[in-house]
Amino acid sequence: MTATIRKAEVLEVRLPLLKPFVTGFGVTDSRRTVLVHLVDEEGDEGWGEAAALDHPYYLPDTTSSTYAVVQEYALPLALAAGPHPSDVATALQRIRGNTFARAGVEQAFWSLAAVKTGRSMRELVGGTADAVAVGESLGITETVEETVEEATTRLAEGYQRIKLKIQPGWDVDVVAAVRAAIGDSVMLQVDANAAYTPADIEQLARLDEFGLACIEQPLGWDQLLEHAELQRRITTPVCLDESLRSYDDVRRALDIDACRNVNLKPARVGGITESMRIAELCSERGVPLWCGGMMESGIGRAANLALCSLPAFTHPADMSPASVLFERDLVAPTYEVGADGTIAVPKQPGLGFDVCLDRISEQTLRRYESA
Ligand code: OSB
Ligand code: MG
Repeated sequence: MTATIRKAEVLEVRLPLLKPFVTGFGVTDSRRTVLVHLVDEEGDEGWGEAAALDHPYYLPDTTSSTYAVVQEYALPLALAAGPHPSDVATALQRIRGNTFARAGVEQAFWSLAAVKTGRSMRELVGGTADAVAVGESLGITETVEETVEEATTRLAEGYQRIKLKIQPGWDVDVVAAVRAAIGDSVMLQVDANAAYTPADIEQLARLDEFGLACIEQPLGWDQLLEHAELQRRITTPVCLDESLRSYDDVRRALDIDACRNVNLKPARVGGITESMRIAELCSERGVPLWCGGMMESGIGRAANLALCSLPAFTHPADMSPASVLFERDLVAPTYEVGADGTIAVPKQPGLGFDVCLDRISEQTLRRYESA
């Protein structure tokens, strides 16, 4: 693969949501995301998504900071080192943090490499599954009844597990009601997005009686030791999301028993290369692993789908389909959840989906083209 990049662009795109997503860090009614687009001298294309959130309430990265780091550092470093994804990943290690920016650029080079070699992203990462199990992530609603209804609807549609967003004041009651409605055999878990403090350990321990698969990121994004203390005091496995931004973060968390379950998002750990190392670590240590989501467009989801086709992914992925999240996706046709609660892993060469250039240009807020 020797082709050189003829055009490299960065786009900020707005994705209106069908309904607001309410979590401990606020209400989101649209999603601004960053795309990386490469075209080589033969006209072959690569696409990547740097799916930070708009605001700095999940992690320090925002859409704007990510756009700037992609434009000023990640893309130039990658263009100088590429086009092999492994060379790009090595070059991007020089950047501290800014994992979303690195992941978006790296993905564009992965998907271009997939086009050039006539292989699927799944094949490139060494994945094996034809379809991956998925669950739905339910935001906070006005009433407990609304959440119960949404959970039962999703299960009837085939989803294999339910994840409830929780926060102080919206936890034990909603979990009890959903557990009663869906029965003991359905996989149920919660995600606090760092809304609790170590003073809330007793309240969090009250969730132990509901047989939850895990409690995701109950404490602060940088509170690794505090999560280890919490894990000593509750029986529900702690899962970390925000706290895990690299292979070393995951290794340290497992070494001190700060979590017993891992949410892996390629966007949050700096890309597919780092994700593959984390998957191997979790597999070696027998730790339940699943692929989280950043409400990416189909472009980012393509990387997630390829990754979670690896056998290390033992629990259902967070992957609400575009038809549930967005007015319209940036790929068509987009993926759907089948009646068996799985999403098919794309097998076609390249990204795995056809990108809708018309929709992207309609929704583009700003654009930069590398000289
Ligand atoms: O905490 O897992 C999270 C979406 C955006 C940002 C953070 C999180 C989420 C989700 C996943 O809950 C939803 C999805 O991508 O389908
Ligand atoms: Mg989470």
